[in-house]
Amino acid sequence: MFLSKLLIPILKNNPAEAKIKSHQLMLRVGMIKQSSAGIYSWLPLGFKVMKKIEKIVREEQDNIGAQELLMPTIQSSDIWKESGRYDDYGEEMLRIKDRQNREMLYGPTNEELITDIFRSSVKSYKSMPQLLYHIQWKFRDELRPRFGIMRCREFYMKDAYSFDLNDEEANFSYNKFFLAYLNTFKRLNLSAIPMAADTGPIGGNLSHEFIILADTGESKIYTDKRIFDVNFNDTVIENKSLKDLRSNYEKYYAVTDEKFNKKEFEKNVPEEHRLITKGIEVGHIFYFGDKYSKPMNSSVDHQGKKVFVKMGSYGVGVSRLVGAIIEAKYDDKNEVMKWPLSVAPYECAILDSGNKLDGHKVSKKALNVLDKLNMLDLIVDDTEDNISSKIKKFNLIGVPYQIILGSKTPDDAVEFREVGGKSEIIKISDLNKIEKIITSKRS
Ligand code: P5A
Repeated sequence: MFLSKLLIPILKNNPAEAKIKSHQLMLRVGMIKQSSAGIYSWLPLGFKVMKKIEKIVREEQDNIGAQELLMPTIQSSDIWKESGRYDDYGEEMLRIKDRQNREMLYGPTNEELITDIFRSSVKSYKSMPQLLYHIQWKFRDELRPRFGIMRCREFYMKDAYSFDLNDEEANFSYNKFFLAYLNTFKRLNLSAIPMAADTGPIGGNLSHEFIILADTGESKIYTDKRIFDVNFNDTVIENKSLKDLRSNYEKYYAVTDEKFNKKEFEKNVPEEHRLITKGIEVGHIFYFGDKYSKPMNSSVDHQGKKVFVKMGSYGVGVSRLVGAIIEAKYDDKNEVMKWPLSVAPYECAILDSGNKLDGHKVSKKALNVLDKLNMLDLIVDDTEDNISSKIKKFNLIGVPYQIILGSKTPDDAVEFREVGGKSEIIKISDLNKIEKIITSKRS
């Protein structure tokens, strides 16, 4: 956690090839490195943020009773031929042949593979419903990969799948994920709005995209502004309250481009509430009934009858969220980023300008502060930079709190500031105050 020892290759200026702020910042502070078109390595700083996002996504899946498993990235073409999607998926699918000349592919999504697991494992309706998820790399050979990790070819997705006996129960599962998504984005400090969306190559006729507003977003949206004021609190995982929750959102017109209908928009949204803008799709949920279970013959016995199971799938762009949070939180004008504490790469930075100990790069005071605050996730800037460039650097990296050990700070105290907020002088003997402030804001 000493900056000089970490692999954080910070650039002096914004890289010219990056068009949007998240891409610029991620390259600038050394979060990612492109390895080939649309394919990136995640360097320690970026990886740390993504892992923290993944943890929150996982916890909210676990909270609705979904079970985690792990499917491989490489799939056999056989199951895709069974579902009929092998040809439909087209050039976005990366197709590979193994040494036995078998047709394999790098999974762009997992509806087929999970259906295959389900059909060989579950025979009775008594084991229903099943909510299953994994967090795994996907590959889509996008025609125009762009904006860094926002639209890339290899990306990290949480994908979940539900299996139910009938439409009514499947709708309940859909609503559970709807709630899990609202909770996930709330914990990430994002205002992500569910909007009626097109289903594309996944299929079905019920679908919501979760969109956060951003000028640089690729999704055009048409919405009633009042949807941004919908609140949800302590929604229990129970059929009726989840139905109410969804209809609280659905009563407002909010759709993506493909679903837009001018007449309906003008009829349903009073002029003063209309908003046409752009957003970033951070999640997408689908209900498609027996689209996969029927051709793949995935059924259970129920009252002596064979019933094809009803399925839905639910995706969160875990790697895209890193960029989306930057788009939502970065203050371009002042070059200041502030990560929500729950996903910040470090909680607090110690910016040291004090007298260095013999043979050490860092002052005794900094080591003392570090030791006293060992409950926090800290980083110490022990480089040769002066204090104002250290502050600037950490404003950019986005660590939300800074402890400044400047030459003007009294010997027995530190300067503590929240990025974008005021600073205060705190006595070394009262350092637990800082610990309390930060730990109380963890979510
Ligand atoms: C749902 C889970 C699916 O694939 N099958 C399994 C369904 N949906 S989706 O909308 O196509 O993708 C889910 C989320 O993944 C992110 N995403 C991407 N992120 C970065 N680069 C890409 N090229 C990319 N494509 C999709 C989005 O956040 C999307 O909502």
